[in-house]
Amino acid sequence: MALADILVLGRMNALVEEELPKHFTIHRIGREDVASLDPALGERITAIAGGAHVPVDAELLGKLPNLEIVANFGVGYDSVDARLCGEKGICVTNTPEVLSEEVADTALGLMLMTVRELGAAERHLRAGKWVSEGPYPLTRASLQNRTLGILGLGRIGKAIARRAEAFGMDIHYHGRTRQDDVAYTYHDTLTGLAEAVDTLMVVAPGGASTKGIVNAEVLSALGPEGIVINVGRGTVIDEPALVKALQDGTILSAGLDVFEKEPQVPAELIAMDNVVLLPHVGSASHLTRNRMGQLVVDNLLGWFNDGRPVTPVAETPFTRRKQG
Ligand code: NAP
Ligand code: 8YV
Repeated sequence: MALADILVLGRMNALVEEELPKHFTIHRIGREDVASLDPALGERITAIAGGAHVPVDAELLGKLPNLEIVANFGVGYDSVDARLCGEKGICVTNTPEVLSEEVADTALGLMLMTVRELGAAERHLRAGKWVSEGPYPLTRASLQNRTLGILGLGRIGKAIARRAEAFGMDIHYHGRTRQDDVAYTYHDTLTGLAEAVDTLMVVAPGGASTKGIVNAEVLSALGPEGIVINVGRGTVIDEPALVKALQDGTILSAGLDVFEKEPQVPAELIAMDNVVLLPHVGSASHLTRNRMGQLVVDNLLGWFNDGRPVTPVAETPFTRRKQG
């Protein structure tokens, strides 16, 4: 007997796709199906499993009167209206910790690629230019003597900081609160952080409180040697302001794993040689995606078998399944 009727939003990782049908009755919808969701099906649904493909917003929540839990595939849950879920007594879970080291590895790789122009250098070789034109030009920047500013010194931010320390980088950070247990230099404003460093690592979550906070003022404070790396969310950066800052030399370059309207990437960025662009691959190894998928499954099983999710988000700290 299935534990619950579960709505799967978009494509899920293979482990989740294999495990969920062993325990649940699966119903699948895409973004375009939300408006026409059958009300009889909506009544039966008590759980959602999903990533960022279909927003869990007021419209979808309004069609699922018996929903108990949203198990988000990803640590970032900005596509889920967690505040509204909290008001409605719906638990939201995410996938913290299991991906932090992988994303930090990607962030360091992206930073090195950007500072040392490794993608452009490889394109030079593949195009036969090493033979026809000679060596790739010396890079404008070096990681030596660079100072790293981390926007969002959380789980992933700290894993990045540990790695950057090993590279000899001086580390500063900004968040809403000073952290007494770290030795890095705190700045109570983002502009203050940008003024103090030349390399800005963005690893803060998306959502209303961070929308566009890396703006023209912050980019100007970073300065002409400035390099921006973003592995957090695309919405944290004012993308048009970033394009302009790269075009007019306000900053030197950027390395981006996330974008405002994925999978769309502004044509201006694609045309630039002083940026490194990755298609949101921060956690994208089989090992780490399977760990994330297992946590999605464990949260759902924990909820329906024992009344306890494994990793509820801060807005919905519920530990008991609703009764009745
Ligand atoms: P976390 O442990 O919750 O850390 C988030 C940090 O951001 C905290 O230090 C928090 O500090 C800071 N922050 C939150 N709101 C802020 C605001 N309004 N202004 C300034 N700082 C703010 O989360 P995590 O596990 O490190 O994950 C961070 C994010 O990385 C996720 O939310 C997700 O968007 C992104 N991510 C991307 C990938 C990828 O593939 N590229 C993979 C995984 C995660 P304060 O509370 O002190 O402000
Ligand atoms: C995933 C992420 O790419 O965990 C996050 O917040 O951004 C990534 O790990 C994404 O969640 C998969 O849909």
